[in-house]
Parts: sequence; structure tokens; C-alpha cells
Amino acid sequence: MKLEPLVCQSVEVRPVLVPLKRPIVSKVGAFDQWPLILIDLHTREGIVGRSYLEPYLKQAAKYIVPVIRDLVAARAGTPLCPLDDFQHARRALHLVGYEGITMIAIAALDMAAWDALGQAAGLPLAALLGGAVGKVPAYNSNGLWLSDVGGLAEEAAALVAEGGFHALKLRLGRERLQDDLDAIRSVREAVGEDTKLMVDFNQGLSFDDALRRCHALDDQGLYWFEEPVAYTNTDGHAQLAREIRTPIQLGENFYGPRDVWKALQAGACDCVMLDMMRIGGVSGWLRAAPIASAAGIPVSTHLYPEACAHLMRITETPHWLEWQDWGYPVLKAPFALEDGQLIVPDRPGLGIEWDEPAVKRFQYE
Ligand code: SMN
Ligand code: MG
Repeated sequence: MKLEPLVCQSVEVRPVLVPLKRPIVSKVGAFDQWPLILIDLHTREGIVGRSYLEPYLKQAAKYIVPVIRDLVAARAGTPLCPLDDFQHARRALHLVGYEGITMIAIAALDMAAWDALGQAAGLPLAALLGGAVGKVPAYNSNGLWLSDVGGLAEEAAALVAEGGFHALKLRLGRERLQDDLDAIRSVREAVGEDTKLMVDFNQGLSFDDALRRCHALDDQGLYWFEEPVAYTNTDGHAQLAREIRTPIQLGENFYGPRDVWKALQAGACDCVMLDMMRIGGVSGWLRAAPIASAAGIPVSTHLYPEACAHLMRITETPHWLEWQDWGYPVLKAPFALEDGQLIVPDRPGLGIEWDEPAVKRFQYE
């Protein structure tokens, strides 16, 4: 059987704003609705590659969507070749920067292109890349925000029950250390000692505070400390990684494979969690994850549970998938969960399809 190349034709880009079951209250912002940008990459052959972005800010669609459209206009009529297109697009936009909106737009198209290739081959992405579909261990990241400590126990129990989870993420960095300790205690009492507790500071601490806070929490049996200080503070994270026994987790703000290399060279973290939108989509992951794996560093994921689940199946040192269901309101058939593991379905490409009536309801432009 010979697979003919797919030819890039046009793109449909639709911003939607979906409700969140539990509002996000974090040091990076408070949100009770979640913006997504849905991408439909049309090929001449009629296959439509799909992906979505989670740009945090509703208004960011105004700047991201035109870049996506420009990139497709430049490639229209050429064969879809995501690894080449990735390089081409980066070269085309490097004068406005390799990171930020440049990388976000490239990642959106890259994921959609890989989805289209999977569909053309009739293979799930994990299989197209030489792996197999199956289960991926996940933690539930759908709650435990910087909300009232009194509500955390009940929420933690509900989060475990959402999918038989054995791991949860709790956000920390309250004004007083005692409040963080109370939050940890409430959650622990609700879910027991065997449930792993990842904690995320969302860059909310000054370096001095982080040093004190991380030392004070180092014997709490927490699974990792995520982004205690600003993500740009590589030296600060490196000092924390040297002094603190709890593993330091970084990566949701790595833009492209080189950031993984730089963080590991600096000893800034013990494990990494890659974000599809920032690392550069599937192509970015394919180049970034091996850097960590070759160094023996465990690789987790940030948002994008569907695409990430495929990639965890082909990653040498897979760790934890961050599960959140914020995209589910517009997905026709969300992936199933079983005993705290996300199941990569045996469907071609990424295996995502839009619930069109829901998209119409939530579309805002
Ligand atoms: C996060 C993600 C999305 C919104 C707020 C906070 C967080 C995470 O950093 O790691 O899930
Ligand atoms: Mg985080």
C-alpha cells in the first residue's frame, strides 16, 4: 500500500469559551471559563486534522489566530510534512521571536498535521510513531486550587472518585505557611497516605520565600514541588533542586526542546513536564522528550491530555499524565479513564472530534 502525501489546503480556527466545573484559582490567574482555540486543518484529500490550544486568556485568540492563518496561507498547496513545516515556520517567524505566540501557533498546526497523517494511515498517533495504544498513568489536576482550605477534603475525595485516581495535584503558596500545611493535612486525611500528592506553586513565591517554604514542606512526603519561583529563574530553581529533597518539577513554560536542554544543564529540576502548546506540538515533543530521557529524567505532561497520552506511549521515561477535562465540553468522545489511567483509544490520529452543536454554543468569534 502506498500512502500519498496529504496536501495542506486551508484552516478553520474557532475560539470557544467553555464552562469549568471547578473555577481555577491560582497564582497564574483566576478563571471560571476556559478558552480553547479549535483548529481544523483541511487537506486537498478531504482529511481534516484537528487540534486545540488552551491559551489561558480569551483575548489571546485575537493575536494567535492570525498567525495560524498566515502560516497555513504560506504552506497551502504543499505536502503536509510536520517536521519540515515546524522548521520552516520557525525560520519564517524568528524575527518576531522563537517563543511565545510564534511557538504556540506552530504547535497548533503541528498537532493538527500529525492528526491528519494518523488519519491518512488509519493509525492512532501512538502507533504511527512506532508505539501502541494503551493506558497512561494519570493524576487528577481538576481542582484543589488556592481556594478555601475548608472545602479541600471533600473536593479531594471527589477528585479521586472521578477516575479511580492514585495521584492528585494540590496548589500551594498561600500567604501563611500554616495555611499550606492545613491544606496538605486536609487532603491527606481525605485521600490517605497512598495517594500521591503533587504540589504546584505556579511561580508564586519570591526566591527567599521559596527557600523557606520548600524547606518547611520538605518532610511532608509530597511527590514534587512544581515551579516554586518564576520560570525564568533557572539559577533559583537550581539552588532549590540542590537543597531540597522533594523533586523539583519544571517544564510547562519550556518553549521548545532547547529549554529542556538548558534547564537540565543548569540542574534546575529533577523531572520535567512538557506542555504541547509551548514545547512545539508533536514535533517539539519528539525532539524535547529524548533530551530528558537520555539524561534519565522522568517526563510528565501539562494539559492536552489526549495528544500527551499518545506521546507518553512512545516516551522512554514516561512519568505522569496531567489529567484535566477542561476541553471535554467540546469533545465528542473524551478518552476513558480506568483505575487512574487514561486510555488511548484505538482511533486514527489523535482520536479527537468536535461536538459541533457544543462548539456552536461556546464559540465567541
Ligand atoms: C495550571 C494550569 C492551567 C491553569 C492554571 C494552572 C497549572 C498546572 O500550572 O500545572 O496545571
Ligand atoms: Mg503547573
